[in-house]
Amino acid sequence: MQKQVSLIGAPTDIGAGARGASMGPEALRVANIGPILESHGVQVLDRGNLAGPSNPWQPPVEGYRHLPEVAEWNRLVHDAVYAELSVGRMPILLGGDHCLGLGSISAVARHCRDTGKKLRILWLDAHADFNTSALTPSGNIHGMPVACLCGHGPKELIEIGGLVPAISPKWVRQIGIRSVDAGEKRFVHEQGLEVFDMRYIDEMGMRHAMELALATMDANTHLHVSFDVDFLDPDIAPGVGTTVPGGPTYREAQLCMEMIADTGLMASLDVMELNPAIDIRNKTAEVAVDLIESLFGKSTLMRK
Ligand code: 6HN
Ligand code: MN
Ligand code: MN
Ligand code: MN
Repeated sequence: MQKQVSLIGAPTDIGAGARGASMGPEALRVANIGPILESHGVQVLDRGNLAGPSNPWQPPVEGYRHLPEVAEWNRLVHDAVYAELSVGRMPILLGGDHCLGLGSISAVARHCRDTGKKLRILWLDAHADFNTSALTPSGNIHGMPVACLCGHGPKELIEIGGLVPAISPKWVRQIGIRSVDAGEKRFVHEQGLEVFDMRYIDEMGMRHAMELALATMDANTHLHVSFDVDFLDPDIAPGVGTTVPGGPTYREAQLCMEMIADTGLMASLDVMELNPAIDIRNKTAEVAVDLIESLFGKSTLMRK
């Protein structure tokens, strides 16, 4: 059956420490995400943009910046993603900053409970996004969505999908990690997240990392990919708010996406943290769309 994809724009930088990710959805459209997916035989519906609260640009309060606005945006994202999954479509969330992974994955987890699917989350990121209000150096909630999904966070964020916790840390595989705060690092270990950091990728290669990250899935698995564009090396993807040197090269990132495509199990996707205000002539949006193409099998015609 033809894949039916719905694009959902979430134009906000409410959880970030730099302004500009609010322009991400439009930059991805300008880079032709819709027509390019259609060229791979995917049926694409662009649902337009969600309309949430504007960014008041205030300092953190008790360890959280913009908590009420972040909660509202995530409720909107949850409802939109859940609605697409309920009618059998594949949601692609166009961010927006990564705090919205919370709403997106809460919806996916709820859908998996409804349908008896096993959930696996691939978190492609330079960061672990596993801070809490006590651990965060910034108060920016885009550094906290994985912890919130695992039940560690304020009530208004952890309850978005109905069941607390929304997910188990055992369902998460993080790839490309190279910037984790000191307290966050201890918490990642304590909670037992499976992390394939850049050191691992340097020593063992992207292929081996992905083989392990994609192991133990079966036909009943819903694979969710949360792609933070700062996963990529800043040489190829300068247009993000929190660049960290030493990320995957273009070819390593392609291989990562191609191996995900080969599983045939990806059923929802987030494309997050693209910041056109920092980008160079939409280069980062174009590389992101190119990699998304590979997630949809761009290069599989070379293989049997
Ligand atoms: N992201 N660990 C840092 C913080 O402020 O908590 C950076 C988080 C970045 C989050 O890129 O999605
Ligand atoms: Mn489904
Ligand atoms: Mn992130
Ligand atoms: Mn990141």
